[in-house]
Amino acid sequence: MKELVILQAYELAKMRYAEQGIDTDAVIDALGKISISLHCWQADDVTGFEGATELTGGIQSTGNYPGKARNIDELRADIEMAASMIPAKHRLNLHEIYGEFGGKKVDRNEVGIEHFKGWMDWSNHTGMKLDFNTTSFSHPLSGDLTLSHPDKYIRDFWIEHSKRCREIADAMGSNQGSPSIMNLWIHDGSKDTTVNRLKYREHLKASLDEIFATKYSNMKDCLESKVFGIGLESYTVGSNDFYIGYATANQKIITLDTGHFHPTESVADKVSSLLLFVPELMLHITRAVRWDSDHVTTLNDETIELCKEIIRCDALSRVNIGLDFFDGSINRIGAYVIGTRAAQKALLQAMLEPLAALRKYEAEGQYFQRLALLEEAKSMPWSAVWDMFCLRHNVAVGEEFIPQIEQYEREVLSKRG
Ligand code: RNT
Ligand code: ZN
Repeated sequence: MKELVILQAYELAKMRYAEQGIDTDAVIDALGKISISLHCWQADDVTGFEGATELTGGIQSTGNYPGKARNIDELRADIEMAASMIPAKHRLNLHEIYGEFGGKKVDRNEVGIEHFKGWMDWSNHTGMKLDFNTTSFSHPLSGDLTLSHPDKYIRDFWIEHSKRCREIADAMGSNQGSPSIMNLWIHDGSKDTTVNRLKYREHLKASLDEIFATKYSNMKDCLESKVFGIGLESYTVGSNDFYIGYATANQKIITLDTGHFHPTESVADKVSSLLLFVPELMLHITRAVRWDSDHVTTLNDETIELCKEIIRCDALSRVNIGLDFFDGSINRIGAYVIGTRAAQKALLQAMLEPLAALRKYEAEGQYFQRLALLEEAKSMPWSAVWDMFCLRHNVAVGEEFIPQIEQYEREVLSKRG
């Protein structure tokens, strides 16, 4: 019955969109080719497998919902479960602290490809390609500063870590036949007024130059700025300006985390500017509630506008789409499913936009008409296309994933101590 309703609704929606010259079947096919990079750290509140007891680096996961993944097997099972409720094939974004260390102490400057061999096998098995991140937080040498630390010993430690991470990412990329996107975010900053802002930025620039000296062909580097971290409110070494300058000069990818800007700043508006100067973008789509709170991504105006800009810039091939939230207060698998599906819905709405007509109005100065069509487009039957997309990919349609997650919670998560 439900399937019949979906099919019928789709046929009607298809006709509505055809009137605007939009081929919904082609859009469904195109959306099915977009892989979103699921961040591994929602599954365990950014804990990782180093045995860390505390999350540092100015980030925080709140909530104590039972059932968080405690080891690699549980984390993999959770990600696979989440992926089974998300249409299309996606990627997995790993942090260095999620390596397979076999119970041994492997310090950050000792990590190697061997610690991610298991992940590469898992990737081959599941078809989820891997992206990667250096990890500067939750470590005795993290403090407030890492790559920008005035002490050469500490700087060198993190330089070595970052170099090794690039080598690992390159091995992942070569294994999967698709470059691994390696993000570098460091928390470096200061709680209070800093009077030598230049010095730390000079150190960071020099550290990055050293890290990037080796050229790899199976990985791509991206740099993520932010406004501030918890306990590091007054100064952030890796600010937006710093990384835009560095990435432009060195042709690196810029990571835009939607929680890392001032609350009224439009991240969507950055896409068309940055793409003129840097080779690609990486996104950390998140929902910032009043600040960089890393709430689960939802289908809100910010996410929709961001996706519209990607499509309007015809930039799908130059924008790597990832997520970044860590909510420990709700079922964590549910968080992945909600957040990833929301990003896909935003992409779908963007791909269904009557762009040709809108652009014609704009070019001819018909601004009432442009605004009218933008408004009407919002209530076009995109949800019928979304349901059809899910149906074609054989995953839960609508809220059908709620009982699936409830069952997993009963049978698997509730059994974890
Ligand atoms: C922190 C950044 C960063 C982290 C992850 C865990 O503010 O957003 O991307 O969330 O690396
Ligand atoms: Zn981020």
